[in-house]
Parts: sequence; C-alpha cells; structure tokens
Amino acid sequence: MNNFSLKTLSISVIAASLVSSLVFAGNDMTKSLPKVAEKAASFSQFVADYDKDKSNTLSTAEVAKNDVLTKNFAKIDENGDKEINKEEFKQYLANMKKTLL
Ligand SMILES: [Ca+2]
Ligand SMILES: [Ca+2]
Repeated sequence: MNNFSLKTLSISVIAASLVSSLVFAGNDMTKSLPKVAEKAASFSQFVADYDKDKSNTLSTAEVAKNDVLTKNFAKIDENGDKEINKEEFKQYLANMKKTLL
C-alpha cells in the first residue's frame, strides 16, 4: 500500500515538473526568441541600412560597420561570391535560432 502511493506521488511530481518545464520552454524559447531575432535582424532592414550600391546583396565593404556580420561573413556567404544574399542571410538566421534553442 505504502509503496504504491509513494510511486504515485513521485510520478505526479515528475509529471508536474515536466509540465512546468514545457510551459517555460513554450513561453521563453519558442515564442519570444524568434520574434526578437526577426525584429532585430531582417534582411530587408540590413539592405536598407547597408546596401550602398542597391544590389540587394551585401558585400564585405557594405557590412564593415557591422561587427557581427563582418566576423561571420565567410560563414554566412555559403557560395563564396563575397556577397550575402537574402537566402544566405535567412539560412544564417535559421542556424542562429537552432543554436539558441
Ligand atoms: Ca550591395
Ligand atoms: Ca553569397
């Protein structure tokens, strides 16, 4: 009898902590983080700020003001043409989100 109720108790404790960690993950990770990342870093925003020659891609010279993009340029520029295009930037953001989550 005692053994049974102890088991039930520990199961409900485990279930409760699982639920609360899921709620935490739901609130803090899956909702707010991607929103923040999208707001702070949309490609069109970067193009508006940095794309001096209106090519719709960003060269190393154009992102020179931005430390993060400069440091990660080689990583973001997947096809190695020394320009970051929209697809490459989207891929970079997606990878960044995966790392954060
Ligand atoms: Ca450009
Ligand atoms: Ca490229």
